Amino acid sequence: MSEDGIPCLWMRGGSSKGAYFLASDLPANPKERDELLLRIMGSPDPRQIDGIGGADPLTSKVAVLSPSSRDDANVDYLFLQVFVDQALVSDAQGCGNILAGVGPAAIERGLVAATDDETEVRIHMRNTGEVALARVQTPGGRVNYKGTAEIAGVPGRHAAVPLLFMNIAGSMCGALLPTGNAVDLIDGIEATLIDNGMPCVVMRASDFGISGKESREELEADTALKAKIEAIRLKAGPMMRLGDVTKASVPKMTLVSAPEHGGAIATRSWIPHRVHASIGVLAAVTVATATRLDKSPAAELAQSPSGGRYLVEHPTGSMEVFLDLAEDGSIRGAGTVRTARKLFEGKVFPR
Ligand code: NQM
Repeated sequence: MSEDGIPCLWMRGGSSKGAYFLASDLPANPKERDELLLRIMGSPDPRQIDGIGGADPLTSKVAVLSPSSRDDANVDYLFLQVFVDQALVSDAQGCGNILAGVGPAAIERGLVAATDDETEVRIHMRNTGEVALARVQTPGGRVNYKGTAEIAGVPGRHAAVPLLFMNIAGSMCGALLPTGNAVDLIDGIEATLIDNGMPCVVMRASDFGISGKESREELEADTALKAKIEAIRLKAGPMMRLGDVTKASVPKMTLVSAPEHGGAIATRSWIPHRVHASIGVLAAVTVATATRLDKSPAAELAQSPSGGRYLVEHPTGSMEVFLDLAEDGSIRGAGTVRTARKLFEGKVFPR
């Protein structure tokens, strides 16, 4: 099948970019599929020169779409992280940024019928099993990408794609706090091991001797810091019921500090070996949730949000997330606004 090219949509979803495929255009066998995706993206190679990947984990992502296997969803979405410099493809995480392109892509590829003005797409996130709701602007039954919404890390203004998540606590770890504690001590560092949509380890930047306001480049140049964070990640994995995470892209490692721009908390995230240029959607929801845990590093540093709206500061601005709280303080759902854009549609030719 690959000599004739494989139908592919190349889209920006939120502040990430990736290849969107129909499952029916890829091998059904996961091992064959992943080998093909490595060849399509050009991995392993730090420049991904012989493929379409963008030489950065944020632009080496894949969405596989198929008709929904569930009555309560319109489309199934499997997210795959294609590692840049290792021959690895991981389904052990979801991605809320690439999710923003799933509604538009499902309509473009005929999996979901558009309704006039706005189409509500219920997306079964196969990596974790929950359903997310995306609202896609479809005036005249066609996806509209033009609009006035701005998101940090993406130049210009585009059509808003509101995303809503329900019951995402323990998405991969089985519980919001897989160790049962708001704070655990790993290598002498206080850490919150938490999963409200994305397994994250939340720690104080100051405990690593940094301010937490450094740029992505400064942080990536600090190899001693990187080694310390990776050592903690490898211990946190089994504690979070994720097993051996040596080859996994989770948990995400987030260093928090006091906000400086009117937000709830400031973050710097390792995802997990490169530093995120901003922050992942579900990671931002999870860190916002951590600010609610009494005596945790994030709670100590956070400013109280107003009305369930949390501005999560990151290296290139901030991401606003909403937490929908039940009367007992537990979190029912979460939401955010992203944008997405169709960049290219055609066939991809793997090496
Ligand atoms: O946390 C990057 C991204 C992500 C994931 C990563 C994401 C999320 O920004 O929901 O969006 O953490 O690997 O695309």
